[in-house]
Amino acid sequence: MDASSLGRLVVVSNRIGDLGNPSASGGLVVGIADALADHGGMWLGFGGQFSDEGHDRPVIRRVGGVETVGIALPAQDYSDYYNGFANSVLWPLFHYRLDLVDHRPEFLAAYRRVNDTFAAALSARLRSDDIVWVHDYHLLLLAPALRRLGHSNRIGFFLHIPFPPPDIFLAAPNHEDIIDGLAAFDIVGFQTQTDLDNYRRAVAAMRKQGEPSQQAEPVSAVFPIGIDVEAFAGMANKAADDVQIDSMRRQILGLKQIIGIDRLDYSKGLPNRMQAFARLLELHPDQERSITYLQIASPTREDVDAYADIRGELEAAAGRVNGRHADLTWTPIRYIHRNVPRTRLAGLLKASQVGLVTPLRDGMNLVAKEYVAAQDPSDPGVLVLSRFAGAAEEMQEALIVNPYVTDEVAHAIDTALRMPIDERRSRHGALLRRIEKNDAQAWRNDFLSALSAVGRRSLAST
Ligand code: GDG
Repeated sequence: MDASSLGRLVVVSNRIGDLGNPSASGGLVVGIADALADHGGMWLGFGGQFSDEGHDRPVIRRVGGVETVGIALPAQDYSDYYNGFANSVLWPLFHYRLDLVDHRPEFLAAYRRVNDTFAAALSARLRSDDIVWVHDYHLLLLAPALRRLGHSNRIGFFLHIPFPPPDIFLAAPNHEDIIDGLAAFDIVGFQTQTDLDNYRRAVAAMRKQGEPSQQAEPVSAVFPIGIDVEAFAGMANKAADDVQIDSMRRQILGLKQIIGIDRLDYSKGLPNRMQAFARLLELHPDQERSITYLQIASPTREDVDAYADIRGELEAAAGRVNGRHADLTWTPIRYIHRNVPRTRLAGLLKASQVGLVTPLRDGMNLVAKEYVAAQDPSDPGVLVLSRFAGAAEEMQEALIVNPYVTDEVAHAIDTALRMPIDERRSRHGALLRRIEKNDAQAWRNDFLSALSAVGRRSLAST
């Protein structure tokens, strides 16, 4: 079945995006907004209002043929579910960081309650021919809750973050529930083949131990997320009118700029990256004063302890490198802990000769794709990319590095800075063709076609 012949599309995610101004938000919001605009439908998520402050009713907005439903939650439940189970248990665990897991019993209870609340709010509005697309690790238990309420709609799930190997996954306090929960979806989608393999191995490992109670197994497949390449390139060109970018260009005139753009998250490998930059200055002193490294680290999840720790660590690292190498006329690292408007980000990526994307583990990493999209094809910069970013599966023409090996990253930055134009063009051309082929539209069409192709499940079989 063609995705365009479907009924209403219902998207469910932790937060709803701003459909009035999608391009101000991340690429994901734009991708989902476009899918909703194509099909007409509804986007349901937490609306930001707390029910114990008297805001019990969902906030409903309508933009064109699309309705957003922002539900209210009790403040303590939201915190235990979002800061707690989602971001202090699932996020570190799914990024292979058992050392950072901080589990408390009330977190899991709140996670279950919030998934049930989402299901109840959706249930009241769901039509029988709607197809439902659920996003990410916050809502792993949504499908079983909807099935319990009697809905046999097609329900798909997409995991934006990695799925860890079984030995790590089995450390999740509710790993049986997660596998059972995923089995209640019709399709479970992952970013990479590695994630899909890990999921299938976890199911097999649990079956061997006789653990899962699930009967059915959902269709599982890889759907690498992409960006709208043309729109991002357009934004990068438009940023030429940005006075701040213009003034920055004049200040760094003659210097080659290395750029990193990340949420300030420990999965992004930022301290390792700064160390690699420092090592570059030691190994290649001739690069001093001819390069500058701009790191934008946007604030995120500041109520979670591990995020306060990474912030302190990074500020110390940037201070150390600048203290050691800066002089009156040259600052090696410019570190910005602030949110930057999206058009300006595009312009900064375009104005940089090296893009550094070196997460320790990442579902995909859209910045890698945005960097390629923003380049001038006749004089493109070079992408240095971690082998542990999902994007590395598709982007082998980047300089692929192991982010844990400081000298390897330092060497790759040096290679990128010295790369002849012919090689830069040919690597960039290959990368650009690939991200154009696997763009945001291909991602959502492939997912929705696969979801519409599965047979409707009879509730008796679940
Ligand atoms: C998760 C997965 C997966 C960054 N700083 C600012 C800002 N950004 C934008 C970037 C990019 C987006 O946010 C970040 O996307 P990433 O993919 O790099 O990483 P996560 O946020 O961790 O996203 C990831 C993704 O979901 C999609 O499936 O790729 O692996 O972890 O678009 O440009 N945007 C603005 N200001 C900032 O300061 N406006």
